[in-house]
Amino acid sequence: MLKLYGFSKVNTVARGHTRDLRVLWALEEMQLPFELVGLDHPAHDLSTETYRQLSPFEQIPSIDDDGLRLSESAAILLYLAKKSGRLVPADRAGEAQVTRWCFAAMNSVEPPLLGLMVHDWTAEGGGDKHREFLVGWIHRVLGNLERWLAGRTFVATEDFSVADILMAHVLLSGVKDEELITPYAAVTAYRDRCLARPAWKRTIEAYCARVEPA
Ligand SMILES: N[C@@H](CCC(=O)N[C@@H](CS)C(=O)NCC(=O)O)C(=O)O
Repeated sequence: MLKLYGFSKVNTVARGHTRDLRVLWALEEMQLPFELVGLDHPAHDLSTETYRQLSPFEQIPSIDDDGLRLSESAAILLYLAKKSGRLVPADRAGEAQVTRWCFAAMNSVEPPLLGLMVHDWTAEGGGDKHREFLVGWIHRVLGNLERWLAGRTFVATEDFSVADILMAHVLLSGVKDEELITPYAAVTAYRDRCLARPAWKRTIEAYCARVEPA
């Protein structure tokens, strides 16, 4: 049985935004059976030698699929998509597009959003120039994504794919100030279209009922 390691308890600010939600959403879309192993972050459940065997950076999410151990949300989603034959096209060209947009979500869109989040947590009112740079970087990325999404329903292919789960989650949990994203009508509509899926609604409801705030 596939085991997914996710949070059972996490700090209030992160709760509802953690990256195990990407895997939970994918599993809900794919209707794959799994066992959830809940870890308590404040109790340091992630910082053990046993857990480091699954996740070298002591992070959530990770999976153990009958001995196949994997961390990194994008790698897990691509693995599950190929395993189930769902949320990824069967042809090589389509699969390449989905892979490309999984990397784009993780590597091109998430970094400036994460950078701003960390800045705002830590700057204590200083670092205006640094913040201005990060905001400019975000607008450049979102502006380019806006152009790409014009006339498209989903980001990688005509059908909803694991790349959309990653991208929509980044656009939801990475954007702490809605004003950053509202000028981008296509990006906002795309994110909201993905988040309107019944599988996401079931996923976030079950997560909120289960995961304790710390
Ligand atoms: N690149 C990793 C990042 C995973 C990550 O940042 N996980 C966070 C939760 S959303 C975590 O476990 N943080 C706990 C910690 O670093 O102590 C992925 O995409 O899976």
